[in-house]
Amino acid sequence: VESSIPEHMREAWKKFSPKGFTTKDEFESEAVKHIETTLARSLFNCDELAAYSGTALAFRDRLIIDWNKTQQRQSFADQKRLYYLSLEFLMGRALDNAMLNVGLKNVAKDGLADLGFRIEDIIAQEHDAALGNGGLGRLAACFLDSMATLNYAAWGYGLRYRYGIFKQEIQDGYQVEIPDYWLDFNPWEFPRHDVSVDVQFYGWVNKYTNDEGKQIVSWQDGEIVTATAYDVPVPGYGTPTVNNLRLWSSKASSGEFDFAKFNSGEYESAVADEQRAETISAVLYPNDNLERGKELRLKQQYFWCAASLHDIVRRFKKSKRKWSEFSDQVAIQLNDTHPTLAIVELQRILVDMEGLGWDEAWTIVTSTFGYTNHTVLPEALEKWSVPLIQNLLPRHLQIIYEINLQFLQSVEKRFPKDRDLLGRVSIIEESQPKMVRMAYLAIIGSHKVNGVAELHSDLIKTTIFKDFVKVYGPDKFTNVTNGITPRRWLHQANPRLSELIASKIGSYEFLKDLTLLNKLEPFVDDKEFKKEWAEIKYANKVRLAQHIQTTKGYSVNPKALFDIQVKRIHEYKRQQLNIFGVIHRYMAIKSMSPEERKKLVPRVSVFGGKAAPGYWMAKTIIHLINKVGEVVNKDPDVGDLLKVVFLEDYNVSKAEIIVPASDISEHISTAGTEASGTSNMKFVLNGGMIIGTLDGANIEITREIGEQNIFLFGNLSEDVEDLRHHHFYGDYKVNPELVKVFDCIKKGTFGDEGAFGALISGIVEHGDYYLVSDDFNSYCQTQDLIDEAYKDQDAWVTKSITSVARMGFFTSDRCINEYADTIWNIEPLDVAEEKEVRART
Ligand code: Z16
Repeated sequence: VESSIPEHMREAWKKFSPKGFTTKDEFESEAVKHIETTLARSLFNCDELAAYSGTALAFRDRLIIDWNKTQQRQSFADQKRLYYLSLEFLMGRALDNAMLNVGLKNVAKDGLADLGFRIEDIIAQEHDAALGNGGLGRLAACFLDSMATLNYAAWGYGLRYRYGIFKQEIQDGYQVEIPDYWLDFNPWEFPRHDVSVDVQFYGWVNKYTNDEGKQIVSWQDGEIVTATAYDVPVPGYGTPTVNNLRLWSSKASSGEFDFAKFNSGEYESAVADEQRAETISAVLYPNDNLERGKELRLKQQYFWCAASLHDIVRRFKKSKRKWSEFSDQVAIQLNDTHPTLAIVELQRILVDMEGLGWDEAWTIVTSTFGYTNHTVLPEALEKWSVPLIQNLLPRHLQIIYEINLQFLQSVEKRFPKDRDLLGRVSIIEESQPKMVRMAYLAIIGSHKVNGVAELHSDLIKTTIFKDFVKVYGPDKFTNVTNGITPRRWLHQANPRLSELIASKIGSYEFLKDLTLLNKLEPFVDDKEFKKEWAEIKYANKVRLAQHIQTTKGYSVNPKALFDIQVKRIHEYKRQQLNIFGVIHRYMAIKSMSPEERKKLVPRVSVFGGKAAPGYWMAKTIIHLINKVGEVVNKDPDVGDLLKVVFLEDYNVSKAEIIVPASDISEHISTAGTEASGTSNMKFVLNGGMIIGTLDGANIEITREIGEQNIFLFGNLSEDVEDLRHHHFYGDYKVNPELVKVFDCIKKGTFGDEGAFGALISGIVEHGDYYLVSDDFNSYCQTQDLIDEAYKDQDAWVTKSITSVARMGFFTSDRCINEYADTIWNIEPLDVAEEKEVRART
């Protein structure tokens, strides 16, 4: 391409193409230029928001230069690319991350100080990009960070929601949802009006034989919605690679938007058509681990899959390769079953549009896709009703039936005597109405299926997908234990700890090779080091205490043990177990003499997390936590011994303040229900201890850091089924200590006892599905052990340092390398030359 451009033109471009700032003065000049021209503001009306905007635009310019080069380099290298399809990307803020990644945060800090601003205040102006619910969305964001940092040619594909996850307020102890309109000023996205795809819905299928005797299938007379690309740069840490996250926005197609209607005065219905199209990308569904089968959600899924697939195929076709080489050039990872229609869409493109034979196409499809499962909870497994798909995507339903037919025929051949097996593995559930089981379709259409932690990957093989292990053999199923990016979750969130670690092990290399943390172990007995370590934790607790002071209006003692549970509110995550434990502690304090109270370890119990707006029980749990806080926090008998705090609107940027401040964090799901958990990793990496069940990644964390460094309790996953059975058919009794807690609630200690009736009866009368009662004793005893352990601060700090030193495994870099080697079959791009060029200029 380059050689087709005349020499003199190339010279001119080279001469004037921007190089990007590196010094403080250059940064200031760029920022001020943006403030005065791009934003049309001046020294006299430059508030913190304007200063943020100018800073962001200056850094954005820098990123764009590397971003363009990366994209050119990747196109030129012509290697296989990975496409990560995810309905959620929980990115959080971008500026701090960008500054650290290009290594110019200190430059910006000094420059902003010159201009009269504190960098922390400027960073805090940014609105979180909150296009996700929880773990799954944040995992996708960590993966993008690692893929860029490791120089993989990888793109994310998602939806550009106008409204991200709602903002949470607490009013009278109840959750209230506020819409999160976040696009007012978003310097991190680039509309690509020249990159669009027309996506079809509804209509009907016409099959006929053409003049040459060929079967033609055409899907026609549907409604067309246009997908427009918005690109977001994803910078890697300490590398010139800047990858691309492409988010699709929906609008009425220009062909579709009815000018005829408009001209004849039917404004209302013309505008209604337009709005219906825009509704597709309007709002993120606020459910974590729950699928509700709404038509708009299915429309979102198809809209995003179709746009992404056509974009990928278009790029492939430019390479002029044979179709048989498709999966040498393209790997697509499905983040949960949400993008499963991509499988069907690729088959449709190849067969209906490109004219390939069915088998040839299917071979390409199945060698392209990988599927990651993130849950075994039945209510979270996607099923779409056949009539719904029939109406919205008539051709896709035919293709799904054909995929199923061929699959079932192959199963029948191999297991001719097993009629039941066919019914069990069929993509179609024979219910009323019939349902399409998306996970089964995802398995059948992929070459690899993985779970996200060892226990979870074992569980999917022995429970929900066991028949498929029989059909395909065990090798199709594998494990890739989740990880987190140490750049955001250590270096950015906890700069002092990162600096202390770097000073001990000699460099910041551990941020790129987290196993280097093991070099800390020799220092566990270094007095001075331990003192600094403890001081940093204390400073982080002071910072959280200040946050609590400003947001809640009361003070907590930073010397107290900070006990934190922040995550989506869900019965399986068992925030109710935590708050019942708090009530148990409160009752114990109330019954003590002043002397006894003196021996106690003061504690601050911090909760945070959003409940899905329609999840009534989760909202009841939030309500109870807040009501307990109201009573406990003003009880003079208790004072500093116990405080209960519900932090509003937990999100990524708040996590960056909360995570470094914990002494102990709670990961207490009923064994076998939390696929992995990733905040457990964040807390330990920041020197916190864990109280947890033997669930998800807790098990592997224990193996890595050692049993003496974690507080485990509760029943094992393998015993859960029997226990549940016993609740219904045995002589089941609720734990007596828990009964006392319930009595305390029922007395009205925390206000209207009726408000919490369902929470109690779920345990007492309806089988205690999440085994709160079974684990209550063990939980409380373990909390007592924690109090004891915390009294020995020296031993506590030893545990803390040892744990951090052994956390190397849990970086998302390791995780991405595993995906790349065992599923995607891709290798990093060589950027050594680029780095050298940059070092010279
Ligand atoms: C989600 O956040 C998760 C699973 C799922 O099926 C849907 C959503 Cl929105 C979570 C898991 O609950 C969690 O255990 C896991 O760590 C996370 O996905 C990332 O794998």
